[in-house]
Amino acid sequence: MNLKAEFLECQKEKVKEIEGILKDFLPEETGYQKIIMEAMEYSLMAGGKRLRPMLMKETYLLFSGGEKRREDKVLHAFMAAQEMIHTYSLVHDDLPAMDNDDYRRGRKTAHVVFGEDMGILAGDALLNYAFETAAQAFDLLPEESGLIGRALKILSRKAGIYGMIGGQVIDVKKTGEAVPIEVLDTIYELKTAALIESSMMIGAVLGGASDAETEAVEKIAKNVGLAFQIQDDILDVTGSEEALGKPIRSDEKNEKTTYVTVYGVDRAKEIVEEMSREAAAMLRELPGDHTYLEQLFLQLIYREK
Ligand code: GRG
Repeated sequence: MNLKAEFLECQKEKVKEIEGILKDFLPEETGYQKIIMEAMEYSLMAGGKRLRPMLMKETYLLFSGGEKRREDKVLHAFMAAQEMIHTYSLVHDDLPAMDNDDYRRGRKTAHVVFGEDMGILAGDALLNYAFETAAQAFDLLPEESGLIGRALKILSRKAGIYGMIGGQVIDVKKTGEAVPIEVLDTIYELKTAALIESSMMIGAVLGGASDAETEAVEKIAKNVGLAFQIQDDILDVTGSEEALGKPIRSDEKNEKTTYVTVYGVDRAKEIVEEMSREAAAMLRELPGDHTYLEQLFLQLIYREK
């Protein structure tokens, strides 16, 4: 097998393992409110790259040395929580009041299948259940409550008004206007990079990284997150609906300023490559075996979905 095929095979295995973890943490579908558990499962298990839990685990492995540890079960709770938060953001972003999209991850969006009321509630439920899931870590490993508290602080802040929600607010409010590049960078940093930062930072914290190492991880993740969003802008113009599993040209439809409208596709591609390579170079300064993570960063430059 060549290196690329080996990486893709390994990635497939990792995605499968993550999906098993997500299933384990989903609530039982029971009670008069059962429909909400079904809508949560529908959205969470719809596929997707599972990038955030993957980044969390791979960063954890850098610092934990790859041995089986008692912190592993705590890590799993946080991986599931992070993917629930990410999925809620997609469910809400697709609602009629936001982007009004009918397809996501190759299937009908939650509000189309379950109705707008349940779509809103499914997003709310995933967000709240993410914190219920992460809080289970206190029971799983009571002697590490300090570590778990630090991870929870990162999870909540990066998803909130100083992170993803903050970025989405600026994005919504600026839609239809020409946005200066420094505002666009703030939107990308908050809306997209913040969850990538929290994924990698939580992995680092649970793996035993020092404060300085966790800060270095935050910088790497910021670069990855910005590059990821710019690639998303590019794919919105050059990608196919089939590969992406969602509509293309949505930025144009929503009159959004993006890296493509500011710099053009070719320069935007160069910026993605520069940022990803810079992230890979910073990664090499960290301990542990970076082979897989580095390949993952580089794959993001050339991804088609
Ligand atoms: C509604 C509070 C709230 C926030 C929404 C994340 C987000 C903010 C909106 C989704 C639309 C979008 C283009 C976000 C930028 C980040 C991004 C590219 C998300 C898609 O993530 P992927 O590609 O999705 O990892 P999969 O389906 O692979 O998990």
